[in-house]
Amino acid sequence: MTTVHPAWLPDEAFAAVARRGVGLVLPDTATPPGAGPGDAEVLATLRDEVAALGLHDGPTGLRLELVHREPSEARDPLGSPAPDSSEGFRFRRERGHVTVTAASPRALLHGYFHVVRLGEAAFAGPDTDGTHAPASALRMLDHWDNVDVHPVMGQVERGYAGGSIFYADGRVREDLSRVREYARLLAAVGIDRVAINNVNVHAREARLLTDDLGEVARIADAFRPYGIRVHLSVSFAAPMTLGGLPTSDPLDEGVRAWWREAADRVWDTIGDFGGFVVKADSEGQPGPFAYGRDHADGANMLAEAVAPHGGLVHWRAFVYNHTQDWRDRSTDRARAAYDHFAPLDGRFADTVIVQVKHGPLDFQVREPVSPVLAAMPRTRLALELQVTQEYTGQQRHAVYLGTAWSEVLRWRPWGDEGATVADVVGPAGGLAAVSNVGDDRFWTGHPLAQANLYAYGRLAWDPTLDPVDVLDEWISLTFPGAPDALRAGLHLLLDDSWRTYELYTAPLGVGFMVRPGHHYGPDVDGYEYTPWGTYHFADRDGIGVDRTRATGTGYTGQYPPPWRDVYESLETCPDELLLFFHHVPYTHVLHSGSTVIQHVYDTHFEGVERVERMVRTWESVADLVPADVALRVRERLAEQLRSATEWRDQVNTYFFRKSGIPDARGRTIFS
Ligand code: BDP
Repeated sequence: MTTVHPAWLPDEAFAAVARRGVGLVLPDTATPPGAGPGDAEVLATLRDEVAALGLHDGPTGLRLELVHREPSEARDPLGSPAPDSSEGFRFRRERGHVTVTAASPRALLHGYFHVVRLGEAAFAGPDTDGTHAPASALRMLDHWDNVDVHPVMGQVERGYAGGSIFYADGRVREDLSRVREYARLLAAVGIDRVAINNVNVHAREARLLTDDLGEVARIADAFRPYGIRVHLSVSFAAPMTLGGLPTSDPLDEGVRAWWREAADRVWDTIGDFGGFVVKADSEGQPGPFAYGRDHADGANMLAEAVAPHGGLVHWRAFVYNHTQDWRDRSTDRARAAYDHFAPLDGRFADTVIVQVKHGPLDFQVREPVSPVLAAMPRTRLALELQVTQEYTGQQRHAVYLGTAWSEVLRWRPWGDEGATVADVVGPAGGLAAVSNVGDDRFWTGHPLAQANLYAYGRLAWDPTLDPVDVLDEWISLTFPGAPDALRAGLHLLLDDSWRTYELYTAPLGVGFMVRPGHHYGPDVDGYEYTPWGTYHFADRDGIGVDRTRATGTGYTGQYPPPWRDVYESLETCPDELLLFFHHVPYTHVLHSGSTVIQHVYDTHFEGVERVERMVRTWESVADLVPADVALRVRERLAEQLRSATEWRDQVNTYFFRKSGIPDARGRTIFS
């Protein structure tokens, strides 16, 4: 296996800690406090981490202290309330000496990496005392990896970083050392769960649940030392395809027994297994609808099987009809998740997490936040994000997504005074995201796409973090000792790169306009006359989807006030979502003062100019990074520029041909 890039954990990242020395202080009992599954392994990891930093003479600058926590103890041993003290830790500094105190090995590991991430600032920065705990206990990554190479989707569905780190040659890899390294990277940013196979469960992958359980156990062994639990995506039809039963009806006693036994077997083999992820009645995957049952029936059947083991069911709300007739204007795909799930609020068992994509469609660069997140107060919800850049440049374009996710997490579905999306999902629910990692030596194909993986972990832990500060942390760790010019260059390149991508692709929230199938590059009408439900309705007079209650699909009515009215009205609908909610003439005047058509031209020219600047910025700092990183980023930026230019020209020409309105500034638009 080729050497892999150390990402945000190069040896130098440990310099501040190594210089001062680390001591590990354990209570004098044979078993670690709160010993649960994996605790002994995590403790061993801490010992290894400390040992790797070398012996240090004299008092250590960092003391990692595990403290007792009796079940009956009323007072929190950390001294202050923490949402989840099994993961929270306390950081204290006195006269330059840092003590991290925690009540579980996992929490202590979080505290250790907290200090590593801070580096010098841990010993001399402004913070001297504080309790840290994650906003939610579920901070998961989903791998859409196939064991076999799929003839169309390849080994990693929507993967842009090579093959799978888990599987090779049709089975789990013999050598899982890279998975262990991955686990360490994830632990350093607080990820605690990983689903290891594609939500589209093909026949080969289905067997992970049965025949290949021993192999799954090996993957779990690689994650366990870092406190990370493994989950499996399972097929709703497994009782039939694997068990030979005549039905998968969730109310059938034989089917329920099959799932209970399957779950018993899994937990017998992997004591700390996390649970199941399910994509049902979606894009051809089987589900409860075939039996006239609803998604609460389906999810609760699995909940019953996992509950005795403390497991979870992540049940995805991505349910819609992908075979709709484009001539039928009454079906709106954006409505589907809410229509199917909101009426079921209160019916899901408490081990079910309903996993909701951040927008109502499908990980577009700009979508409104899914109204499902505001419609299920009696259900545990997880927000689903896409770290892998399916619709955002496929890791050939440098697009920092931390800013986009932060907007979603901070959005307030009930207006300024109400809760945020982050409040809604945590602490009962959490976050899940599709991973962007493969067997590429840079982990993520584009070296700068590592920043997205890093940011996902950090924002899942603390959704209130400023995404640009998070990027800055990533720069410090990944490029230790980065000179100011490099730091400034990377910020210039990445801080606003999400908006840059938005500028040169589908305008004003209209979405898609991508090549069908692989979803890379422009194809303005690619999905327009297909069964997928993603249309823009451009004609000679105008463009956009009327989703109002007054004249459209009524989707705006799925939001609580004030948004149901904000989005309904042309007067108040934000420009960036205009075409998501309204069908307007090309001459419609935006809040910005520009017309829709002129906005399209201006943003597409500007988008490409920005990418040209990104290329120049990189050239000015490339010799400050390792040569292989410099080269890979240079190659990808060249492709980004080619692709952005293609987007600009196709989108501008399309709008010019439809509208017949020339660019007010007379720039070149191909006719
Ligand atoms: C879409 C992807 C498809 C996934 C699906 C999903 O194109 O490959 O299977 O989402 O989330 O964005 O299930």
